[in-house]
Amino acid sequence: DNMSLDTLGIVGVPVSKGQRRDGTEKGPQVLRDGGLIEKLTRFGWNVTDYGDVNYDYVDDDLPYDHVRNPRHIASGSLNTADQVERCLRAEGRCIALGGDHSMAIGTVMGHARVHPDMAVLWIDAHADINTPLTSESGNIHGMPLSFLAHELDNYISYLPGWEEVKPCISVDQVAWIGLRDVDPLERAIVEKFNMNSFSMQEVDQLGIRRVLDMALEAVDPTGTKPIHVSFDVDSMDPLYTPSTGTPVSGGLSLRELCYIAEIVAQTGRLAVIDIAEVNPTLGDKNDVDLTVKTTIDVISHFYGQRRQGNAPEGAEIPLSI
Ligand code: 6HN
Ligand code: MN
Ligand code: MN
Ligand code: MN
Repeated sequence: DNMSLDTLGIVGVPVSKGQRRDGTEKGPQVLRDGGLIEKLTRFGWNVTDYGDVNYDYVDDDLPYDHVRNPRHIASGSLNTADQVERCLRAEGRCIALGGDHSMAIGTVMGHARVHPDMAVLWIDAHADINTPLTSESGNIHGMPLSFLAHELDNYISYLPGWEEVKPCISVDQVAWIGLRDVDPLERAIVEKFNMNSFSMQEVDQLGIRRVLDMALEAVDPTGTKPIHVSFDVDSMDPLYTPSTGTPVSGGLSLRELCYIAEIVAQTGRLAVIDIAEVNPTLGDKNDVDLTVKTTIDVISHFYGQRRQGNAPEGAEIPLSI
């Protein structure tokens, strides 16, 4: 299929109502303005920008129980799924630029329509598997995995507008890396379904090399599956990505992220990546510039940049005359 071509599509997912702060809707634009597409082009990709998905304003979108903006997020997620599906079928690869992490409801749904057997690496400080009933905050960005996994269907209460949002993956298709702020009932879900969680404790104990080996072995034992990386920038230590809404200290280093990215790139099977929770309205100008620079750097490593250096194809070294 078109996984072997050098085409790549960009889909902007300008959502911010999955949490309480404005600003993540500007994530796609600051990443474009930061030169992401030019950089990917330099690494040999033929990039097509599909523009931004519509997240329509919904009148009277009152909280249901305490879940905020349910109709708006549901309709935007369905639009996101359609756009990611279209991009993936045409280009073979998709970078979804968020947006808060509720974006992944749509990106994983869209991906599953093309590759239902995908492996999901969820790189995050948080587990994002609250149900509407376990969530303390009512923020949907803390819930996307609960809507996506078949096994949790019986735990999801009614939400207005969500009739067409249906689970599309199994809990076994997901592995987390970087966890360090998991709510008590989220941990209960992880244990009940024996899910693949690699917290910062495992990173400290085993090192990123073994953690990544074990995570990939868990979700892709045959080494053949299309990969979905859901990269929440708060997985990284706030030293590197300060402009994000729910920073947690003690996170992954730039080197650990570069390592994950280079190894995933080498599989040749990265199909979709989400870039979640960049918020350019948080922090001062230095914080925003650093967050955007780090994020673009990490993305580049997922798409072929190597720390060992990249020789141009057919490079000729100038001889002295
Ligand atoms: N994220 N567990 C908390 C909640 O509100 O459910 C935090 C969620 C953070 C979500 O960073 O994508
Ligand atoms: Mn997240
Ligand atoms: Mn997070
Ligand atoms: Mn680099």
